[in-house]
Amino acid sequence: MHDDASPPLSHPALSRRRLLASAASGAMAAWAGPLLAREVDLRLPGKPALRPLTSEFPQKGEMILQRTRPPLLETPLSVFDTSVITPNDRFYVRWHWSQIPETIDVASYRLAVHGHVERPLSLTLASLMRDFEAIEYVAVNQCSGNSRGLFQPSVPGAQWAHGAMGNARWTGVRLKDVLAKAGIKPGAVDVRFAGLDEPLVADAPKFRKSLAVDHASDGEVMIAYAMNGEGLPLLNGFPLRLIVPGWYSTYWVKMLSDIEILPAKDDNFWMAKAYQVPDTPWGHVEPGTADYPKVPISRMVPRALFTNLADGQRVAPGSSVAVAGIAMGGDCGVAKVEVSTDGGAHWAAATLGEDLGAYSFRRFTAKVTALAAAGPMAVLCRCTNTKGVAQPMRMNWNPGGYMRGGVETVTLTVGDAA
Ligand SMILES: Nc1nc2c(c(=O)[nH]1)N[C@H]1C(S)=C(S)[C@@H](COP(=O)(O)O)O[C@H]1N2
Ligand SMILES: [Mo]
Repeated sequence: MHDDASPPLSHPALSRRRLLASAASGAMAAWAGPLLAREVDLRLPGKPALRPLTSEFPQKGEMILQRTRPPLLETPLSVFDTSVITPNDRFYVRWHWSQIPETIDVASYRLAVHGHVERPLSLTLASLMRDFEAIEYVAVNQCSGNSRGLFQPSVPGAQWAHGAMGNARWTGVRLKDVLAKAGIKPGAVDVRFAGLDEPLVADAPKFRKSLAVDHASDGEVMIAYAMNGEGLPLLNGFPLRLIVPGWYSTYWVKMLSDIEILPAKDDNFWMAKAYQVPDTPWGHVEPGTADYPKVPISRMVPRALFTNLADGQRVAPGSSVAVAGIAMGGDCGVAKVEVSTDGGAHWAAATLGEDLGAYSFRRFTAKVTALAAAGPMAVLCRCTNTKGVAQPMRMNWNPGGYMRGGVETVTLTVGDAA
């Protein structure tokens, strides 16, 4: 089947020409070491917290530079205050290995579906867009280690503040439909995904993630070709990535090129060794605990964060302070967000913004009254999701720095302007 023979693609923003154009842009030379001008203070407790801001990465606006190669780019918190949808050019970036294609030839790109199937497939991008029904929803993409830099005691790994997450409208096809076309054989257990990125050294484990067959066939897991109505930015996985709504982004494999159906549980490094969390509520263990059962990380937990406040921000005594932020239910919708100024003894309901779906960020706003006396004033926000799960008052902790989900606090400074 020739791509040239394909009928016009249905989605107006998604012509093959547009996808091609979005892939072609961006010189990767910048990866060698951008010129750094401004810095941002991530306020990470007890560790260096200054990071450069960079606009040198292809298809990306101003981002917090956590690492150059492979790129780790964090979204500034202020971006979440402007819109519940994170613009593509401000969407965070995370890769494990540095051999990432700098351009993608859409015409020769193929998605292989093979393994324990009746009919192995090799799909062009055009056939994927033409032969399968399109679906679309908004979902939060959050790194398992988002906010790791705030863990106390500190843990090793990328020292992210809260910006290793983003919320986008994804368009693509149901993984379920693609698997059905290949025909999964009885006895299939896991579906394994891999992309075009490769480790620099040959004996390092290529990044591969798996979902159980039932999960892969739930009709929600998506192979996405568009993000906020445009082709994916290269660094976010152009031209195809997996979307696993409600689950941490380690499963959202980018530059997806290979789907392998396995007749046994996937025990590759990235499933059996990496991304393990304590098998406890909130993945929590007491610091120093040595032996505990572990499981692969999976569903996200509810979170709420202030986006218009910073520690140490000055407010006038007795004044009314408008607070705002974003919340997510984790693996379901947001039921309510509450705000407290007395350490959690009393809570007041915040006003929720537009509901863009169960897997989306939801904006919240509230007014709090500044204390009458000068001094620090802690403001807390707590999300309860539609399954009735509320964020715990005590912050969860584990040595991987995963799944941060406790109630977050911002400490304002009450006092007359200096
Ligand atoms: N091919 C590929 N996909 C990948 C990864 C990777 O290293 N390679 N990293 C995963 C992890 S851990 C995260 S947090 C997300 C980051 O997605 P983003 O860069 O689009 O924000 O991609 C996921 N998908
Ligand atoms: Mo991640």
